Amino acid sequence: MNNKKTTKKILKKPSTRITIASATIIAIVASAAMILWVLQSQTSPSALAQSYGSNGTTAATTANSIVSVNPNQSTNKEFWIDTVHFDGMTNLNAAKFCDTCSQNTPLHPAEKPPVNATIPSGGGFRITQPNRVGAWDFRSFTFAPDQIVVNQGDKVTLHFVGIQGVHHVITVDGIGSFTLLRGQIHTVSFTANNPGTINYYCHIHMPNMVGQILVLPKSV
Ligand SMILES: [Cu+2]
Repeated sequence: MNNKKTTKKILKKPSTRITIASATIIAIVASAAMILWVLQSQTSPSALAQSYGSNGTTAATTANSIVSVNPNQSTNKEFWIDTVHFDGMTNLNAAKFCDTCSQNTPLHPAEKPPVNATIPSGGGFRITQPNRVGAWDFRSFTFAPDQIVVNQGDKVTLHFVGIQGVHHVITVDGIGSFTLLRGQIHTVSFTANNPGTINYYCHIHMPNMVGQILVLPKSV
């Protein structure tokens, strides 16, 4: 009984009624904002597809439609190419807690390095034998991206970024060679005059640290 009286008294106060009304409005606005956000999230893929349509135009398309390329339209193309390596880190011991090695996967199964495994020579692959706690690693060097498509006549700018690996010695066929240290960015620019492919590769991480620029021909 006492509680009911107290509640009635509180509700009779104008300031309390205003506070409750304000809280209700805020809750409604918050709900509407949440619904709008959900709707926007669901439609964003097609919105993105429209923003990045063919040749920079806002072609009306959806995420599932095919965007045609016009080889007759030359533009400036700019790419950032990171030097990276993928690592398959594992351990001789299953569920091994390791606070001194770089990998720590509690539920990982026990794994040994393959016996008589053949790894291509050239430095692009590296297997690190188990250390004192059983951790071992298989590494593969690559470029990201390793495939680029441009149109004949495009002015192409490539920024090579030294992210992983101490250093690299890179050649872009027909353009030049350079050394790239971790933390450096080396830029090359050229006009893709001829249709076909232009390879780029790292001399010290072959055969897998390779990339290819596909130059689409102008139509006649
Ligand atoms: Cu390299």
